[in-house]
Amino acid sequence: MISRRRLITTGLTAVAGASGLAAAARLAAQYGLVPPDHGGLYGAGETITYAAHRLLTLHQPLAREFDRSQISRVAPVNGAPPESDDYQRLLRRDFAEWRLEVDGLVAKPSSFSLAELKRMPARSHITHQACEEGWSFIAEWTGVPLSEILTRVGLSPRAKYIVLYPFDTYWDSIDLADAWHPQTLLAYGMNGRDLPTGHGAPIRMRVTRQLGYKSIKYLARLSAVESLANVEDGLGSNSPSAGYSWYAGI
Ligand SMILES: Nc1nc2c(c(=O)[nH]1)N[C@H]1C(S)=C(S)[C@@H](COP(=O)(O)O)O[C@H]1N2
Ligand SMILES: [Mo]
Repeated sequence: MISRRRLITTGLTAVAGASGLAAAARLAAQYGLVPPDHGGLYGAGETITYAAHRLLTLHQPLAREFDRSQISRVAPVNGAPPESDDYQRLLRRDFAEWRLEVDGLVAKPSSFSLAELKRMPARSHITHQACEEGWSFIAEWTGVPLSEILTRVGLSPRAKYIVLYPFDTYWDSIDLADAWHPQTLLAYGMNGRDLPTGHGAPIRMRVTRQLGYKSIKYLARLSAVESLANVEDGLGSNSPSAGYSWYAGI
């Protein structure tokens, strides 16, 4: 495995240097490491970044975890909670009627209440969340590992991405390396309390190895797919159309 990985990464960078990004992108394609926003002016660069990160992190390294004493005193909130009637009604009733829908390429399409999620094995971590706009903070996040849900619903071997749909206009997707990663949480707690509304109640994603915008708040639905080509605009997320990469690894 190591020698294969070394071969591929050396190959990728050598090819990128010698004969241009397009050739390296073709090599990445042979390994299925092409991000959904691979087209356009910066597409080959997106592919090299994504493929190189994935090949260098085959062993799923963890993002750095901090001590309680390092938790930021102020955690900025990005944006306002969804204004939709659906969301506001659920919020007024403390999310008692909220359910997380899980569908797509799974053996058992399911939905889970907040209480059900809170009864599942929990994991907490104190990690850094960085916004692409330049601010960041450290917080403790508590929730159900996404892997627990994927196991319960029986993720199909055909699935390659998990699409994340919130109650607002964001949407995003993550590959299986992040979906199965032990720090990837469906988080319902922050700094020892229920997740505050502005930070994504009742449940947000925490994807520790990517920029903050991948940590989708106000989750409503997860869907397992084989390809992102036919999902929304085909770019895997609302970010590429706004000028940001689908893959935002740090
Ligand atoms: N549904 C949804 N998720 C979202 C956002 C959003 O506006 N809506 N903002 C994103 C961005 S750009 C960042 S940096 C983080 C901010 O998380 P915070 O508000 O908890 O600081 O959430 C991300 N997840
Ligand atoms: Mo952000």
